[in-house]
Amino acid sequence: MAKYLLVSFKTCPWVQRSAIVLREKKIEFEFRHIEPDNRPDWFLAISPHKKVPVLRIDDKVSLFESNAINEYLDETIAPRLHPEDPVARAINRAWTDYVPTFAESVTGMAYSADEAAYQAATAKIPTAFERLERALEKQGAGPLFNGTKYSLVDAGYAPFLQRYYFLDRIKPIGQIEKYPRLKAWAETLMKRPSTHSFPEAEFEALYRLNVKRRKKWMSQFIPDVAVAAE
Ligand SMILES: N[C@@H](CCC(=O)N[C@@H](CS)C(=O)NCC(=O)O)C(=O)O
Repeated sequence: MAKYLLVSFKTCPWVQRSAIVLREKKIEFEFRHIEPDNRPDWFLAISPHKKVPVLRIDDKVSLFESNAINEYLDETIAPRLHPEDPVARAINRAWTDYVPTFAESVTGMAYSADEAAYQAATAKIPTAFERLERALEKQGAGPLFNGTKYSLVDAGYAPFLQRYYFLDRIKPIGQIEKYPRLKAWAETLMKRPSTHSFPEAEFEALYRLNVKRRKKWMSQFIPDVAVAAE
């Protein structure tokens, strides 16, 4: 088995997306967390966009972009998470292509400078949620995107659905309840051990701390005690 090193910022959802696939495939890997404000030279040398994740293989090759990393892992290590059927596979890939838009819609309010921007950001959520709800309806009974078999689509959305819940617990958003299929899917993913790189309460506290430190409009809803507890 090759040697895998996943270079990470602790709370990065894109890193989490690749870590999930490594865990689903039971691949041993070294998880190395670096500081966003202090990226070491060795990292800058292997990451073309200076971003995480980077998957370093056998100290020789460096892959970047979470989707490309996951596709590579899926091509090289069993079990295959993509469907065998080419049409189903194309549909899965179409929905992994939607992850960045979904991500921006769901976490945009954490970056809003004032209340008006926050309201504008939350107004984007229903479009993204409705699209996923319709996709899940077409896919069938669940509980995962492709039924009972885990897929790269599940791994792509899990980090962002988790952040929706984090943000909803900072200031209630009250949207996911309107989309029963999406809610059931999200709950299934939140219960799945592979979703979690860290103990859940610890990770949520860290996420809140990051939002608080960003000093955007949402920061005021995070009590100082949460920072002290971290
Ligand atoms: N499209 C990239 C996004 C990765 C990304 O945005 N990573 C963030 C951390 S969560 C990053 O490294 N940001 C540093 C920067 O933009 O300089 C992927 O899917 O891997």
